[in-house]
Amino acid sequence: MNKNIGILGVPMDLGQMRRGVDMGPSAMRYAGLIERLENIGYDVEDHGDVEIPQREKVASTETNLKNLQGVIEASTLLANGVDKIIEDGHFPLVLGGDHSIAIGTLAGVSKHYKNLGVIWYDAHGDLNTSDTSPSGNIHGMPLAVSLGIGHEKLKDIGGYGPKVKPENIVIIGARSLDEGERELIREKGIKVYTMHEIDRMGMSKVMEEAIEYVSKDTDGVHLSLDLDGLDPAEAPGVGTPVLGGISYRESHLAMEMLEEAKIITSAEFVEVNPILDDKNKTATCAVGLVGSLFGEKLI
Ligand code: HAR
Ligand code: MN
Ligand code: MN
Ligand code: MN
Repeated sequence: MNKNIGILGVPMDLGQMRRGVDMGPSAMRYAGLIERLENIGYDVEDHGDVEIPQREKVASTETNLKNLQGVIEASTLLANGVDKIIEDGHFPLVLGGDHSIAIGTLAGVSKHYKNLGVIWYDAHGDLNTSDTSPSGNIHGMPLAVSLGIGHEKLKDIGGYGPKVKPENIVIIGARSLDEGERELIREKGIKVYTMHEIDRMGMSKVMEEAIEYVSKDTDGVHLSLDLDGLDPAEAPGVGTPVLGGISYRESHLAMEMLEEAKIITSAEFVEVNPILDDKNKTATCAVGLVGSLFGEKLI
């Protein structure tokens, strides 16, 4: 793993309607993220937070996509920030914020790869478009947007697209998919390990297969980890919790296997909402997972 990490906070809450997820980056820093990485031996540079437009200033009813203009502005800034971190030769570690930030993260990352792999660790598919979305919330759309499906201005962030190919994506932990998302998964042949496969095969086998799948013919792999992929009993501070999720231990195993495989070239941890949390449990969980992803050992 790259010994230099560049951290970028994204206090984004415009991709959904619950307040508080903008405090996610602070909560993860407060839970000791930087010290943890430094103790493992990394050189960490915290670039602070991307500026997010004020909700009141970007409200619009122009489309059914909520806060569209604000998400476009923030995604553009984020893409530039991530791009710079990679140009400096550092590993971009992005802290959310709601999952709409993946649009900007991937726009910054994918420029640097011909064939970027993506691991989408999430209870949801985030494969909605303005036509299929039940909510109009952009945090339910970033994976579709990155595939080049969705609103023109979102697809074009960074001035190019699509950012990823369907055969380079693997979704892990899915258990809440809308009808339009299921259709897209079938149509594009996207690889999905739902909770059923995790129960049936065990996380170890799932990760073995997922690592093989996503590293084949790719030149980098981005990890987009939505904390609602975990079970809400262990990660309660999320805006859209879904029962029956991945356990904390299974998630550690997944991170450890990714570290052993040495395939991850960028990562983001999203949807931490301290207002909905229980004593910063979810941010603490996220920071623990970051530790494992970066090679923290028990002994
Ligand atoms: N699928 C639903 C929608 O589009 C809920 C999406 C919730 N999304 C996240 N990100 N929390 O995974 O509105
Ligand atoms: Mn530096
Ligand atoms: Mn998500
Ligand atoms: Mn989710």
